[in-house]
Amino acid sequence: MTEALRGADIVARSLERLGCERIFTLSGNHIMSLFDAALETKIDLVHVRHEAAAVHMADAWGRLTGQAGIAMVTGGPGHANAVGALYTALGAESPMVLLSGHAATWELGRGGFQEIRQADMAAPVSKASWTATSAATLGREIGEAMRIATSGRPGPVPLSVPSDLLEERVESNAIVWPDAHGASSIPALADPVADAVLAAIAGARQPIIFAGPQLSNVSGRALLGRLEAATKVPAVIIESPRGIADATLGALSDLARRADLIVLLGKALDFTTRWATGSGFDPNVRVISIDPEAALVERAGREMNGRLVLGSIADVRNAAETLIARAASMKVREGGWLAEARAALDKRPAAWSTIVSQTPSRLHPAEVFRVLRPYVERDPDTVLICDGGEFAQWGQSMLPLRRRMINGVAGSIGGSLSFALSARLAERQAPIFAVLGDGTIGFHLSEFETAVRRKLPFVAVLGNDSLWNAESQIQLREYGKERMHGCDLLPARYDLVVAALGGHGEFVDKAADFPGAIEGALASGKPACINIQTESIAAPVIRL
Ligand SMILES: Cc1ncc(C[n+]2csc(CCOP(=O)(O)OP(=O)(O)O)c2C)c(N)n1
Ligand SMILES: [Mg+2]
Repeated sequence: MTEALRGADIVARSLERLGCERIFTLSGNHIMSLFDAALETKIDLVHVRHEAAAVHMADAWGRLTGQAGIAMVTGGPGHANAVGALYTALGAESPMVLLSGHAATWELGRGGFQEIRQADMAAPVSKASWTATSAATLGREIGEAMRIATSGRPGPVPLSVPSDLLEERVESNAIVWPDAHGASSIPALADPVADAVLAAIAGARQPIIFAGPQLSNVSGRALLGRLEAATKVPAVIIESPRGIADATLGALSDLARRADLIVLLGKALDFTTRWATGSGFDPNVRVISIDPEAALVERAGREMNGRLVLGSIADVRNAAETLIARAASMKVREGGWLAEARAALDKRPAAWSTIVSQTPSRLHPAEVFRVLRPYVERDPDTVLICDGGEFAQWGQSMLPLRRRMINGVAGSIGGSLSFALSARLAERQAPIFAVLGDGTIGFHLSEFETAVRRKLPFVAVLGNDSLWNAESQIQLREYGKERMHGCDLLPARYDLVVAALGGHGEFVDKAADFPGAIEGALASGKPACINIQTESIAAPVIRL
């Protein structure tokens, strides 16, 4: 006689076998069996205040650690709430799995409780999306979801599990457990292809490498730095919806205009790269596409209309390593273009070091980030998060980006408090700063309660201009000053809200008080919000 296990126990034990230490979750009828099953494992359930926050936390976990973050939500409305946040993870190429409860199989098509086509709903914002149909194979399916999430271009994989399968008992000899992380099926970059790429680079006057968001964590940035050093080709990550105009990248748009060869390293040729056409590019610029997805290599070929000189389906990190290795035995180009390019990327207007607010009791964003910068630099493990509109763009351009997360290509604001909380679980010591605007903080303000409950300190640096300024700037530009409306907010005391939730609040309306507020927030050991009264300033534009 073998031991029978519930489907829920198979799920929990499979996750544990696959290395999962914690699950970001919010309870609900369809998943209470999974809460129960987690008690028999070492898995920590971090329960939160909105399903989207659970997804954002799993997303941040995936980005920071490279392991698939796991979120778990109930069926129907829980799943629906979670879906929007998958879009952010998809854009950021973040490995994560969303486990959603689901109406029982015997209820389907009969108007079951919270029955809705969950897999269809999540499909456009995920790498793969399906509903389990058998309790015995739940473990294998979770393994498969994790493998898909972490391989090739990483991304979110939602798996819906009907509640009756979670309750069903399966004899242990019938259980199909997951393979310990099946290997990626994405090919390596072949040496002759790598040599052809390097030859094209050698023949170009002003080549640039555009890398995708999957390289934006510490190991990815280090790898890209080594690739830049080995090839003497400037290499940047395009991870913002502002694309090549992301203020992080200085005067990249002026540099891109001069490029005669663009190497897309796991970077989609899309709106962020302005499809490498139009007035911002040399009309003869040639493109190389190295990408894990055949469809994106093909798309680059169509878009470039004869100017795609090479396309290869390959794993991004492996391709970078291969290029570095092959470059070692080739004649390396002179460093003049790289030095010129780095100066453009590092360029920041001189005025930024002295600029001060013109409005009484409000700080200019540059004043905020001049003060914050040494605190971010002090510890190399510090995690910086930038989220939101104009204020955060100033942060992106003025703060170091070694260990940084932004809301990403999806252009979806609101994830930062959840990112910060998750980052604190991954990073126990170093400071964590979340830079965000007053509109943005409203999406998941209640996660401060989660952070207090779980004793997860971080510092939210809130630029409060009582405005959805990014959209307000669009109105000003497109429709004129007298037609600006519908974007104003109250000068709310978010610092007091955070204090009321058990965290630490600071209020700043003078630049001189800001260092003390940062010290106070860090010393409190609590989740903290520094509510800074800021001027409404448009995002920076950096030109050569
Ligand atoms: C989910 C989502 N909703 C709306 C938007 C549009 N949007 C982008 S920035 C922004 C304003 C952000 O305001 P705030 O956080 O106060 O920053 P500010 O621009 O004022 O510095 C809005 C509404 C978006 N990008 N994502
Ligand atoms: Mg604002």
